[in-house]
Amino acid sequence: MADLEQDYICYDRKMNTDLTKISKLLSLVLRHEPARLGLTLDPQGWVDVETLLAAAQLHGIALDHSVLQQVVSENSKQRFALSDDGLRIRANQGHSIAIDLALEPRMPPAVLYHGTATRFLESIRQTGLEKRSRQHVHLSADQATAVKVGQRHGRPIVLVVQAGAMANAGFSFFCSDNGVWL
Ligand code: HQG
Repeated sequence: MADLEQDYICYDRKMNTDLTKISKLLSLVLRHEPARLGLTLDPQGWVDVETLLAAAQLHGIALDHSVLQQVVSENSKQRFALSDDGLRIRANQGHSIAIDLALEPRMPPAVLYHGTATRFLESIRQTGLEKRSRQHVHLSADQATAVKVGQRHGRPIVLVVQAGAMANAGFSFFCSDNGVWL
């Protein structure tokens, strides 16, 4: 779980309404550890907005409908989605807990990119790209995004994945609602 990221680092009961901190808290509870706020997610990763807000309040976190709406709409990567009726929220991708996003397999572009750190290269060459703690390997449609993803882990390097050929060979590809290939 070591790579399960900055999400954890910023968890703080005293956090204020700073949107980035709220976003990191949401990533933590909607992707990895709902129990941290005493929540459970449904099989597709959704939780009732009212339940989430009540849990946040119980933990002394200033989160209300308008802040939540702002985090969802202004999040740089569109990490979160509200259900059509606005009553439920989930993370679009990045989960470590077993949930079924219920995405349909899609034909990917011929080439996708995976950003990683140079220190992982040798191991990746030995065993291939693994999903590690998450539910899927994460791939980007553009190289610039992949560089940013890799930078989170160290000196970045971008691997070119022959996604079209892999799909033709029987591998399943999904595109999350925020455009991340899985
Ligand atoms: C590496 C962020 C050694 C893999 C990002 C990666 C992404 C191996 C790390 C999303 C390996 C896992 C996911 C092998 C894979 N040996 N290392 N065989 N196979 N790895 O964080 O892809 O901002 O779980 O290369 O933008 O970095 O949170 O995955 O470096 O979309 O919304 O193991 O998280 O999105 O790290 O990032 P991660 P990731 P958010």
